[in-house]
Amino acid sequence: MPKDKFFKVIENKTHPNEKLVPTHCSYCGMQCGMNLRVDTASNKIIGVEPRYEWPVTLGKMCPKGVTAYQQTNHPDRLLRPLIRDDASKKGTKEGFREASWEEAYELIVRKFKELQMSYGKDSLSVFSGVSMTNEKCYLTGKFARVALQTRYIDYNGRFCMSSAAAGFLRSFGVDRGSTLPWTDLHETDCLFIAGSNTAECHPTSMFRVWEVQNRGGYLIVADPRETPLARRADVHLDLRPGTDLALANCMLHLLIQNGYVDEAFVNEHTNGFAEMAEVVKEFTPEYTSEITGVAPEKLIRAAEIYGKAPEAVVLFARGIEQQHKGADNVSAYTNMCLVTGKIGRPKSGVATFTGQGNGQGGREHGQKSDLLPGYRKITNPKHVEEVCKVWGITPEEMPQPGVSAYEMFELMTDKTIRGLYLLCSNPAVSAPNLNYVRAALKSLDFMVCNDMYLSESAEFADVVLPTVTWSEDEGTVTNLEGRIIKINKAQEPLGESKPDWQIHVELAERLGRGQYFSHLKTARDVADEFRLASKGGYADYYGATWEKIEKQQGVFWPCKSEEDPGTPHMFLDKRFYHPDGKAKLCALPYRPPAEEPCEQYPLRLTTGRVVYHYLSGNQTRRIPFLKAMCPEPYVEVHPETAERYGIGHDEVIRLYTRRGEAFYKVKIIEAIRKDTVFVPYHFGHEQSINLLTIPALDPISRMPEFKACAAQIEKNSQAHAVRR
Ligand SMILES: Nc1nc2c(c(=O)[nH]1)N[C@H]1C(S)=C(S)[C@@H](COP(=O)(O)OP(=O)(O)OC[C@H]3O[C@@H](n4cnc5c(=O)[nH]c(N)nc54)[C@H](O)[C@@H]3O)O[C@H]1N2
Ligand SMILES: Nc1nc2c(c(=O)[nH]1)N[C@H]1C(S)=C(S)[C@@H](COP(=O)(O)OP(=O)(O)OC[C@H]3O[C@@H](n4cnc5c(=O)[nH]c(N)nc54)[C@H](O)[C@@H]3O)O[C@H]1N2
Ligand code: SF4
Ligand SMILES: [Mo]
Repeated sequence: MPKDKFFKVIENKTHPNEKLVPTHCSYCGMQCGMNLRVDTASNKIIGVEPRYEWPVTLGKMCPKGVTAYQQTNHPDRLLRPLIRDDASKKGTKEGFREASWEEAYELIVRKFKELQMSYGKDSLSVFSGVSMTNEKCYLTGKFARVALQTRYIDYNGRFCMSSAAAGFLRSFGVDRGSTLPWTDLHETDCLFIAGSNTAECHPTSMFRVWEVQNRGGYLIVADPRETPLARRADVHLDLRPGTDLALANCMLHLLIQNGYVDEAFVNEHTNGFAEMAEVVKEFTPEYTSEITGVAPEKLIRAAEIYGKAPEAVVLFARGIEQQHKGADNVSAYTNMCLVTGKIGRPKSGVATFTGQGNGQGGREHGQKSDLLPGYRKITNPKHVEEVCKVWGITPEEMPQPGVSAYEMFELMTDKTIRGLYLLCSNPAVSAPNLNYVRAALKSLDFMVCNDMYLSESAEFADVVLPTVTWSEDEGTVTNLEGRIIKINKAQEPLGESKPDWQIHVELAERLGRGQYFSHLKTARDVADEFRLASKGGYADYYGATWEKIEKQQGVFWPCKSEEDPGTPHMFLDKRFYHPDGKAKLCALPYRPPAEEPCEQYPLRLTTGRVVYHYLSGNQTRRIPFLKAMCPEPYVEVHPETAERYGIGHDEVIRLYTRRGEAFYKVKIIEAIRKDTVFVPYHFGHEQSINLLTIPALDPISRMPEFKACAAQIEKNSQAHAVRR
């Protein structure tokens, strides 16, 4: 396709009784450009239009994006605070009454103070998420450390981007999810994509993927399932779940053996080649085939294509990252571009498909248990001092590092943590080992939840505070490229709902910490303080003013000053962020999944997504079209496996692991390995697949192994009755 046609820009036309508010989708890291249509008489959002001029997505949107606007004026919106009157109904939708903000705040402040008086500051915790703007994420971290003065804060990115972050930090000394802008992707010669269901999870990347193939380039896909992406691949590496480290080591083995190493690059710009080469020596195609189940010829072909391609991009997502060796997988796949020198220039590099809308920005500015704004470390005295200057506290007042998301539930269970302020996450659906997690939530002395709908997690709360949807506030988000973009406000908050940053400020004032928060009267005030707090950190946003974002169609970090245009391509000067300027080639011996199949649990269970739902489903299960397209979960089973168990299509079976059981309709499908079953995780209560998943945590990233555990199926004559 000629370049000018590919980039054709179509003008939007506006209806006379409408205004168009340019913004981005509320959901995934693609952050597709869209215009919200606002009726100028009622000032209400009434629809959506594509935003053709947005360079990343050129007007494309997926089924979730085109219906996202229906969240704002949805009948399920919480319009006033809720207070639980009946403690015996904890864990259900029942037992709440509406209350005023003042009454809700008064109760929260009293309970928080009581708990901290009796059990210390660290008896309170914050669990947050990254569907929020950078400003809200930043202020959530500050709220935990300065208003609550607790060490216990972590967030849902721990279940999402933590392995990518840990892997990139180790390889490069910096964690920006993509080393190159998406507008380069379609111009490369080879895409090597591992553990990403791109067509369903980042659908608006697909036109660039097809363009690579249309231009004569190659697509290699590593996935246990034949996803829509894998179906069109030149080579589909259909590996057993949890065996990526062997596969990546085999690619490195073959790249070294067949002379694809860029020796000058390796010598000048990396460390660790010899140790790495020693580890990958044994990963011959034959040996790797035994571990992964992938035919040796396919492994050889994949390495040859990647090795020969003049320009190539390695991409991956949660398929390789949500393993108890996720960080190792990330570094191992990243080694591919380091040994071949295919990095630090346009059209070549490595990227993770960042998951949530602000999965990138939200992990950089202090919601993680050990991080402060600008990607600073809470264990580094210089970093602490820099942040304290902006916050107006002394270094002695800065809390210690806390623990990771799943470990917070362990501390709730043993009563170290007694209170929880939960916002923007629904762990009663999305955390692993849910029987345990739900009991932990139930055991809390006091829990607050901010959400715009009553989520499954809000059912455990004592107070629920109604927050706004993304379209009722403004701020910045950092998309999967590392491009800081602007979310605009299209409608006033519905009912009495308030943005989370405002709730933080008002709570801080009532907790007696107003001196650190009261100056923040608008989202812009928070943005200006946030830019300052990030200044000098390596995720430096200081120069990314809202004006520059608007003018440049986004600003890539680092952006250090008003004059700095930002950094679309990382490492163009071949300098990495480790002190010696070199990247690290990591030597990573193979480890099997935490739980291997056995006689009692002979199948491998893997979990993930479908195009129609988003994460815990608390938003998308309410949208009529999405619900109609995918009303309930199911288990994907290979025809031969189904025959072995004597089960038929649509039959309800019992699926169980060492941790729990659930009942699902069978979807017989050839696009899955015979030893593997797959269940989407977007459903609540007894339909949650996380009742079965294993909380085996990666030693570095603390990511749970959502992608592999041992399971068994039971044909169940009772099952049908249970489900109906
Ligand atoms: N429709 C939709 N889109 C989304 C989201 C959503 O909920 N719904 N969520 C967003 C978020 S937060 C995220 S994190 C991303 C997730 O995006 P993805 O990571 O692409 O999605 P998943 O479905 O979790 O898993 C991706 C693929 O990994 C494969 N896989 C499973 N086990 C393994 C393994 O051991 N090795 C390899 N190589 N592959 C494996 C699965 O078969 C699946 O096709 O999507 C974002 N976009
Ligand atoms: N089995 C299995 N489990 C998984 C995964 C998997 O692949 N398999 N993937 C993991 C991944 S990658 C992720 S990202 C997690 C995500 O899991 P969750 O953190 O549970 O994700 P969401 O469903 O987005 O939860 C966000 C909640 O906050 C609300 N919300 C949205 N916007 C706002 C806001 O601005 N403010 C406030 N206060 N609330 C808001 C929504 O209504 C929703 O209830 O799930 C993880 N769990
Ligand atoms: S969910 Fe992701 S791909 Fe779909 S419209 Fe929204 S941002 Fe784009
Ligand atoms: Mo995610």
